[in-house]
Amino acid sequence: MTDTDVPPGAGPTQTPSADAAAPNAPPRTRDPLEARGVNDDAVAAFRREHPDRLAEVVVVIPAYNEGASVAGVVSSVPARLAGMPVDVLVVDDGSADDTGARAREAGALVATLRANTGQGNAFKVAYRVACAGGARYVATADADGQFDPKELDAMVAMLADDRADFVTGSRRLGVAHTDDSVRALGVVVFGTLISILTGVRVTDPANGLRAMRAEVAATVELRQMQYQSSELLIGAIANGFRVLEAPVTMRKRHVGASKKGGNLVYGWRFTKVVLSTWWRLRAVARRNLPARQGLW
Ligand SMILES: Nc1nc2c(ncn2[C@@H]2O[C@H](COP(=O)(O)OP(=O)(O)OP(=O)(O)O)[C@@H](O)[C@H]2O)c(=O)[nH]1
Ligand SMILES: [Mg+2]
Repeated sequence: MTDTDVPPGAGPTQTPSADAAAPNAPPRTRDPLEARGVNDDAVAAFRREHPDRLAEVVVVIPAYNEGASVAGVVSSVPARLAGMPVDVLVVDDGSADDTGARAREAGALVATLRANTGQGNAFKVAYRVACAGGARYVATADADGQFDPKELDAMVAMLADDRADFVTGSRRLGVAHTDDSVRALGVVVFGTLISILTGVRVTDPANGLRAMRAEVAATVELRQMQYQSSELLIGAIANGFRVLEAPVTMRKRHVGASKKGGNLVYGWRFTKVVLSTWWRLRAVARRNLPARQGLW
């Protein structure tokens, strides 16, 4: 998928999805140029509100219309991970509901985008804020309650013990509660494809729980506005960072609605991101990785 690809129901010319249809809902954009101004404003406003240094570990939660679940997720983030203090940073991506207010009430720091720009772009803003705030480690969790942020403890510990630079959760090494056999098959197929392309064993390329040294977030060039998980993963590998997986549990989504579209569209867009990122980063990988690793 390209930067300007728009998920189903997300474009200005399409019918907005049900959960974005509130009157006076913020606009949506997947245009990276337009988003740049939106991002700069959000980062500047955040720094004005929180000029102090952030905690050693920043847990980032991108959220779009997740008012029903975001507070529960924020409250479930441990105050310390691997013994280090934690700040929770929610990026409210132009939500039409009370996502931002609920996140603040629950104790999160909130960066607010005035338009809905996509999960990938929300992560970019979060990584800028976390790195500028002096975070040493950055972790992520979804706002929909499908993951348990307590599982980040073991993942951050792998970084602190210097066993990895980037740790990504795996539902296949852990537990996946799902009725969606197509999505489950997709996880196997895309994990296998990325393993073959990169030479690093990946069993779950689209997990919401991950932890990385801040340097990873600052180094990997991220272009995807929405479907960014495989771009970050392949980018971390291509840049020579040590990537490991950790077992995690993935629950079913009980509230709110998926923002990712139907399985066919999701699969097609995911394929495009994997192949285009791998292709784009061949030169980077050849500089950083031993010869004959993967198909670079
Ligand atoms: N900031 C932001 N977050 C988003 C956007 N779309 C999705 N998210 C968040 O990203 C996380 C994952 O999105 P989901 O829609 O649950 O996608 P998923 O978990 O890959 O797919 P499902 O299995 O269908 O739930 C949730 O916290 C969403 O709120 C977006 O446009 N902007
Ligand atoms: Mg989800």
